[in-house]
Amino acid sequence: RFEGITMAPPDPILGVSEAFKADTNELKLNLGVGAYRTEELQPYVLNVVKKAENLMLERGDNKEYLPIEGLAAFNKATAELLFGAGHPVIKEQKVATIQGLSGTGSLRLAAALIERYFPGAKVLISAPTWGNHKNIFNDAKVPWSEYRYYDPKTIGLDFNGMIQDIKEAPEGSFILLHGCAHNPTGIDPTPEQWVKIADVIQEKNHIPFFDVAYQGFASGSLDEDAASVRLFAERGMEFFVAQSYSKNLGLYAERIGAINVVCSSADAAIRVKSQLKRIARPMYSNPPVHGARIVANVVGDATMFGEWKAEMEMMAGRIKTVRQKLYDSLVSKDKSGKDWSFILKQIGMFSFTGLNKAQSDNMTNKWHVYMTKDGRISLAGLSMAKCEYLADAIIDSYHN
Ligand code: PLP
Ligand code: TYF
Repeated sequence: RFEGITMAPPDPILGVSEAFKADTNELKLNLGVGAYRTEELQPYVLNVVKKAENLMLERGDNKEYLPIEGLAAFNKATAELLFGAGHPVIKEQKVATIQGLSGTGSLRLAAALIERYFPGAKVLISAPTWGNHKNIFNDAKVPWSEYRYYDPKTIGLDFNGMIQDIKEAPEGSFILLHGCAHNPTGIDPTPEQWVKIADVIQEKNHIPFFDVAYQGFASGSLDEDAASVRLFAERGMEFFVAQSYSKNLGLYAERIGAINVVCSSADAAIRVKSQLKRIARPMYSNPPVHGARIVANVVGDATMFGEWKAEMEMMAGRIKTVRQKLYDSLVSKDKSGKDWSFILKQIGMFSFTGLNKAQSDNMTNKWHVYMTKDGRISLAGLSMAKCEYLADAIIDSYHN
């Protein structure tokens, strides 16, 4: 009976927002969840999204069910955004794409496909990674283990450890990779390192599994942020790519994303797509239409596509500006001689500060700065006006 059900633990990231809401101190700052805020620290709806929504209203679009695989115009747009329109894998129809419930739901579909068609195969995930990855594979009953990624000594990439662990994984493992702007560390491989990663994955017959939650949001350029994925596509490899429009179009609550499976033939892609649909059907039957229409409209119209890119550059630019200001504030205030340059080397929404759990607790308890206990801060939730205050909090916490 229900009486026997025990309390589930809160989500370590979304739980931070709950704690933030309960704090009444005026100085409080929410750097927990990765959600973009304006300089006034308010949520931001992109102008191009409002424009697309107005257009949809004017047209009187209906609310009929979508097919199981989602909106055709969206699926076409999302694959083209990822690989580049006219890419051979698209022209040769080797990509099976279906609309998913944002990044999370798309990852979950791929996990279910792995569980069905690759029994016993292991997924390797980076240490650390986005916390939900473990939940997703656990719930899908897919075994996983970690590969080395973050090196606390340098607050950088443990590249040799990563390569060695990928090499030593059982042949035919799935290797989960963050396409760009690694969450939570903000540390990405260099283009040269990506080539070596592709080499070992190919040597060991592993199957890459990209999670692309920040395309365009890291560098400000959609193409640049897809370079890692395209490198693997160029090599004719088979792989997964989960996509999300939560961050780059600010569609967090619309739950819009996709799972793409790059196959070695058009025929295999048709079969894979049929199986993805079979997995989706008993889970949620068919996906929501609103976000899919927004993406299809924005990407499908040259003017709106241009406006989106400009707003994305603006958002990515604001994060880069506060990153620089935080660094400058730390350097000018900290008298210990500590090297803070790692902050500038990181990319995307997050910075991994190197603060441990006790120090992160000090950030929250003494300074009212809300962040995850792994030392991650979301720079998307930081304003220019708060950089100096944050620098004081970090220096105090580091040295206490
Ligand atoms: N993957 C990574 C690495 C993320 O950081 C996130 C969060 O934004 C997601 C996937 C999925 O988010 P959503 O389900 O909102 O698309
Ligand atoms: O890492 C983050 O902050 C984002 C947002 O269950 C997020 O990816 C966090 C937790 C979660 C879903 C999204």
